[in-house]
Amino acid sequence: MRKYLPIFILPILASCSTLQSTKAAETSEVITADLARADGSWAGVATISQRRDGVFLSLSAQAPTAGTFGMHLHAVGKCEAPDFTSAGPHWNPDMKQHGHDNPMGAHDGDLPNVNAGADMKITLEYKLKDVVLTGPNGLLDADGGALVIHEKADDYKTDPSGNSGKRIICGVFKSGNSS
Ligand SMILES: [Cu+2]
Repeated sequence: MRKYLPIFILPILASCSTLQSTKAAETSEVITADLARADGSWAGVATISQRRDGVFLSLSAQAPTAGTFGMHLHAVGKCEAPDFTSAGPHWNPDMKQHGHDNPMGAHDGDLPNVNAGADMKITLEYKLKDVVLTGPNGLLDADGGALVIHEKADDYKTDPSGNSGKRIICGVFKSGNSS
């Protein structure tokens, strides 16, 4: 019996290596952004990953208070404290108005509001709809893009940024920031 063992082991080894290569192909690129607050302190990490089933944004951040906050992808990958205006307007390659509840909307960079509970943590994984990362209209063009969290909730309709107030957290997405 013993001499037949290799015949059973070989197919198992072969299927293991097939599984590994399938898994590697699922995540082709992950872009990481360190998030900063207006005072320059570190507020968490956001990643954008291109997978076979879409482009995903994941976020693990510490808000200044409990509450609901507007969040968008902005057009320029530059986060200069304290006001983060360097991140430019919302990422909007189709030249639309702001907000999914706006008949003239929405921006490609519009995102759902995020919530922080008593622990002030914001954690989410979100599938970005209609988001293209590369190419002339891609988020990761020459100047990159930014994730910005605002001090107030976005009303999803008021142009240009949903009355969401000041920019309080900002992180840069650039193609070079791969992990
Ligand atoms: Cu914004």
